[in-house]
Amino acid sequence: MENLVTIERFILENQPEYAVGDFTYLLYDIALAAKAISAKANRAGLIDILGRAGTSNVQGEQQQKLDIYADQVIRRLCDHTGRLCVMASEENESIIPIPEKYPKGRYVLVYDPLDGSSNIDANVGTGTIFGIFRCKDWETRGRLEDCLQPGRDLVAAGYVLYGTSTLLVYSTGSGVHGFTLDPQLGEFLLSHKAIMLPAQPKYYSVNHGYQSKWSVSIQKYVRWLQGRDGSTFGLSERYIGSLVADFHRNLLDGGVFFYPALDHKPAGKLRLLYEAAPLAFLIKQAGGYASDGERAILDITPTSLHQRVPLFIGDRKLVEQVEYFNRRER
Ligand code: P6P
Repeated sequence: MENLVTIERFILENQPEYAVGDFTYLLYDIALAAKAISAKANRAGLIDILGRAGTSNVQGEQQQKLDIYADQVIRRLCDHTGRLCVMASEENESIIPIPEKYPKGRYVLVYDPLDGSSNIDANVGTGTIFGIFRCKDWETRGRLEDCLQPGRDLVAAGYVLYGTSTLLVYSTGSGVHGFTLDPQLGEFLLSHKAIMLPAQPKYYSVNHGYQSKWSVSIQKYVRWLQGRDGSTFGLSERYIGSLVADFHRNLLDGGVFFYPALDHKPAGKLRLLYEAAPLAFLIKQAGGYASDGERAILDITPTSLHQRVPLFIGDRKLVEQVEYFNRRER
């Protein structure tokens, strides 16, 4: 029983500065939401939670029933605790204020409740992505400005991967740590302490279906990754089409994931605030780097909640190489 390290015990023993209450409990709120979502995701084929909800979200994307469930679970578990002053979700066009009847705390939660949800019916791994900021000003806390902060100001970030097992991975700025849900205990137990990117990358991840829509520099970058044109690399290609699953595999095995600007999607597809920035925070803690192809993701201040951004994330030397190719083609 000695290795049953829960999230709470881990924080108490390793990050006492965070064990003062609010922050630890906020992580626990997220972990509880993850358990509820995992329970539905793991039974998706048996209950009426599969398939489309018949509605679309602010992105104009078909909402899945599990999308909506995941968004509601996170919101309802977090809106009354007095730990948050505002939330922002991929599923909600504007900010999610804390109801007047509840106290407002100092933290801001931005999240994608269920990324990759179009894969649910195919039983492909999906994920929740979250980032936590402090409010910018205590007296005026709870405004849109509290959400529109650059990734470098995150105090924590993480994701939950609903895959072969349910894994919660987070960082508070002191390394990246993974906890696997033990369904019998109903607890997330430490399973991946201090995750660091391997020195040698294995994979590159991009949707080759859009190859005809890539810029010249991206065409050259992919040839370089494949070990052509004199490059010393020769990476294998892996692409699941579920950001959290692709990110997690590359975090453990080494590599680079990218969703570049495309002719028909000049800002790419992924969202800065609740997808790229939290993952950029994590990858930096794991020794890697995230860029929009020109500059660090963590340095970009969002101008709107659902702002899209090209994303290159993973092994630092692989990501810096695309910045080089882009500079050369300018
Ligand atoms: P494409 C899922 O819809 C998602 O938002 C990410 O999880 C994933 O990385 C990306 O879109 C896949 O997009 O255009 O390659 O199907």
